[in-house]
Amino acid sequence: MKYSKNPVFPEGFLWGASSAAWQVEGAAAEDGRTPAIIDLNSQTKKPYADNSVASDHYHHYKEDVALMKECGFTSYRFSISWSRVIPAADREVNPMGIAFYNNLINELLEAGITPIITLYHYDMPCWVDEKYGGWHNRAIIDEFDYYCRVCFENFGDRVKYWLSINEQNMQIVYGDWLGVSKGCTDWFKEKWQINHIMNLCHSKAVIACHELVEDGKIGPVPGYVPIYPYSCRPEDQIGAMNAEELTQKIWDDLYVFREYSSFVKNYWKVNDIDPDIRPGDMELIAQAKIDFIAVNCYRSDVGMAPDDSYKQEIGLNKSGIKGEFVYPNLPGEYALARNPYVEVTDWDWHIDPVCMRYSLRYLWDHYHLPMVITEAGYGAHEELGEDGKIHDQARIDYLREYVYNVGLAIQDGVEVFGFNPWSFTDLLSTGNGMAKRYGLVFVNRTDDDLRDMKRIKKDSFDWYSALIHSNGQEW
Ligand code: BGP
Repeated sequence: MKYSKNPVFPEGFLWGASSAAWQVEGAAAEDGRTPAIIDLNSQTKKPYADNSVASDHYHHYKEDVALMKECGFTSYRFSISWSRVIPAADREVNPMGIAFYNNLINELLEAGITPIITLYHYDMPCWVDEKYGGWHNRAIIDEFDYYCRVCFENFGDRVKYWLSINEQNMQIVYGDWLGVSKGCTDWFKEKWQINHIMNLCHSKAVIACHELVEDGKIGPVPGYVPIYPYSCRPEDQIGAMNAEELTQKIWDDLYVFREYSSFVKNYWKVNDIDPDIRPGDMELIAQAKIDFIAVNCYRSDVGMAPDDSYKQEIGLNKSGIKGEFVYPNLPGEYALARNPYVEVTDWDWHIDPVCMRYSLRYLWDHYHLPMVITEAGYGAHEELGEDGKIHDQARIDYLREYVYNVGLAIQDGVEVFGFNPWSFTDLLSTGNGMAKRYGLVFVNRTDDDLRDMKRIKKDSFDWYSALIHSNGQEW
């Protein structure tokens, strides 16, 4: 469908950006916060920066919110650090942790910015891991429920948009990368038990939100990477469908339909997997009716029939030098390939604005639920120029095209209520520290030099500000 006019964004559309506690806050050992598994994980990625200081948002939050206001933000998506709120196994709530998030929320509301809060963004407290073995143990379900209830009770009077677990699908698909596979002896099978426990945690959060937050709305945050078939060869279509199922559809179907799909049940049977579903579990999941889907969508992938003669696991590009990404070939399932029709970032992520429209159309067609974009963004190597500025035209081009495609999806009839790209300030990349920057605002530090942590607006800040002030009309 081609439209003759620029897409029109609905009145009250939420324009903002996204972050996650462990990537932006810093103050990792301050005011009672205790370590999280991802802290240790980020330290193993040396020489890249660990997260003890990150972007020091903990101490700069007022300045950061003032900049968001200047940009014109009407929303900000961030996460709460579980171990800042509940630092130890005794379940004592940390008043300093509560105070920090109260201050941040109040500062945002005074600036006219709607908070959107993620309850869990990869940062499992070490005490949960030590006491229970993390996601392996069903005891975590009660701990997570307790933590979510503390958040809803303390912040739910002012915060109405909640997100349960960030990219549960990616945590399972990339178990080693995000620390979830720690302690597993047979990841291929155990991941489905862990995934089931995560589904129960997600469900507890949804149920508690509806119970405790007046007018509260809650949704999951799938990491959505749509899969295009490599060719019109019928086998490639099936390969693409398998990739879609095994990297995202299994999760989305569960959230929306609140039961496991016949595809995944069959997959378990064929592979002799017992996800350890116990009496009462499916009844709990059935009660967890979500209100919307929060979509993280940076890129697309290309799926095809695998070559059954060999196995190749996915190899993420960790260096930021183009060409290092290793495409997987999983016999009996699928293979992924480079898309020759689009460019890639230095980390080999396909730059594909149309995938945003495709994803929104696909998810709307399958699930008929409103959506909010909670991540999309352009990761790049960046350093201050001689003029003391950052001219990030490539990021502007990326965001312009992605937003445009959100607009086209809205014109196609999809219900989308906000756009919150990754990220507002520079912050730690999950795998690449400060070497991979996403921000509209530069933070003056590198991986090994903390410099002065000064905030410097990039060109994309001004571009985004004009876009917001025109409600998506000034490109
Ligand atoms: C998403 C995560 C974020 C963020 C982003 C960019 O999947 O939710 O936490 O890190 O990816 O990824 P990276 O930092 O590896 O470039």
